[in-house]
Amino acid sequence: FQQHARLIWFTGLSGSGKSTLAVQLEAQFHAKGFKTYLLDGDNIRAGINKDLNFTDEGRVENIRRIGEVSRLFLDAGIIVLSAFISPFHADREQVKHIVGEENYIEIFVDTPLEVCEQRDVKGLYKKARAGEVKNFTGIDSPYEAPLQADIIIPTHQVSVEESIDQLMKYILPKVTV
Ligand code: GGZ
Repeated sequence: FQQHARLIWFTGLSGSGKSTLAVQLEAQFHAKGFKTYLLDGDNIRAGINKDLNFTDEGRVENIRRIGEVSRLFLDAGIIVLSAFISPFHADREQVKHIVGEENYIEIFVDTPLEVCEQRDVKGLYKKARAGEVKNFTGIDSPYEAPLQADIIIPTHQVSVEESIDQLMKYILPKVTV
């Protein structure tokens, strides 16, 4: 089979479950023989974007560069999974524009702030509440929820397995030629 490269864009709060879903979805694609690449904080914010902070300006530039990098992978025929908070509507629109609307699939990982804060996997919410971390999304930096995501995943209500099934059903036809 031939694959049609698309950008699968996860957006949501810190601790919403973007990376978990992206990693699992990528495993499913691999099992089916697709070529993919996962962009996340570990390989982007630690590398190409390590000069950027978490001010509004830093986030805008972070997302713009990720859009451009995604475009390069798509040019190479590789499916991109991207897991960043991407809190601003305008930046997500810009990414869509960079890669082409038809190639952009938006997944809103819609986990309420209370649930993310309860999970607090890295203890960052606690630090943000204490003022030790500034500009933290959902605390003292905004998150603009998507209005027209292709898929919405409420991770506090559905299991990872169910979510992955739903994502696969929607995305598989779009990446298969
Ligand atoms: C939000 C922050 C912050 C601040 C560090 N605000 O849960 P994590 O740890 O692993 O994911 C968060 C990650 C967010 O980086 P992104 O590149 O996805 O953000 S954006 O799209 O808005 O540019 C969190 C950690 O970095 N982190 N400081 N102040 N998240």
